Amino acid sequence: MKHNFKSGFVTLIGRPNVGKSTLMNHLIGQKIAITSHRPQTTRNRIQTVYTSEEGQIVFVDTPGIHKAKNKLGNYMVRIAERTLTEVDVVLWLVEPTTFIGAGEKHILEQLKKVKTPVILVINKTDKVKKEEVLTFIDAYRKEMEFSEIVPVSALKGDNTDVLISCIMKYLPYGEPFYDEDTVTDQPERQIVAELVREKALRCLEEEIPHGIAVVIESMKFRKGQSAIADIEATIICERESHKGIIIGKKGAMLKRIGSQARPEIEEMLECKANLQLWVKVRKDWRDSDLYMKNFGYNPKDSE
Ligand SMILES: Nc1nc2c(ncn2[C@@H]2O[C@H](COP(=O)(O)OP(=O)(O)OP(=O)(O)O)[C@@H](O)[C@H]2O)c(=O)[nH]1
Ligand SMILES: [Mg+2]
Repeated sequence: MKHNFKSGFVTLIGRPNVGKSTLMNHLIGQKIAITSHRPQTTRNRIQTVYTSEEGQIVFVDTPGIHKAKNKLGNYMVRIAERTLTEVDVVLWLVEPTTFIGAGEKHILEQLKKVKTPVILVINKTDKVKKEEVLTFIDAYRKEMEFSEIVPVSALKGDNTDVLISCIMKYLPYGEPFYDEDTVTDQPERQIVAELVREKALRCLEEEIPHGIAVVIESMKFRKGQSAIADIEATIICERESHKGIIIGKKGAMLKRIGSQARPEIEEMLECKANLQLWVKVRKDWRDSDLYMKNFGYNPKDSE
């Protein structure tokens, strides 16, 4: 290790769907956090580790900050806002536009209250003309003084090396927190559950995906020459009518979700997987402290 090694914690915050999880996955070079075109995909704090010669960055991906409509939403927003005071650098991700709406203003207020350096990351620059980016930078500069402003495309990987260098500037010197092989704090079971939820988010329509949780009932590894993981997972939904849609005609939808999730689970576990999915209804679970806790969203964790 170099004597001037740097290490620290960096949170990614922003409104839902701005690309926080996509950017974090890209920066560490692995898919750990699930992503989707739907807002409010990430529900928990997810830590990943980037280690180079120069230093170690512990990234903290967070749920999108939004106007919460239920207890789960409150939990998500609290989890996200709480990280602001716990880290060395904040990355605030925004869409490439000059429009600064109520959602952004709310985040600005939170950022102005903390002393942590804030790097504004204008993401999705692949969607706009290069010349336009300067106008977005100008619009945001008028709102607050940022430590840095870095335009990137998380999807294409444009300018993300510059972002890493900018982050390093603001990290303190110090020993690494994790050994260099560590990639995440997420247990395998949790990643498996999230991969199933991601496929459900991508396959299902309307309001159904938002009311889904996934619980791993059992995960056992068969011993022997060809390793196989036997996994039983339950998809929880909010209404009886949703259950029918998730199962689909003759089980077609459930099969589709399973067959999309399985290859990614196998890649992550590095063995074959036998995935069995079930569906259960837990009426309005997103407003129940007890159910939320059972499904991995303990309200106490956000206090
Ligand atoms: N064109 C383009 N799309 C992107 C880029 N980054 C992310 N996306 C897309 O934006 C959508 C949302 O990405 P996520 O990474 O799930 O966003 P998020 O901010 O983590 O969302 P929440 O977890 O809901 O808060 C997905 O469809 C991504 O593919 C980018 O640089 N360019
Ligand atoms: Mg996310």
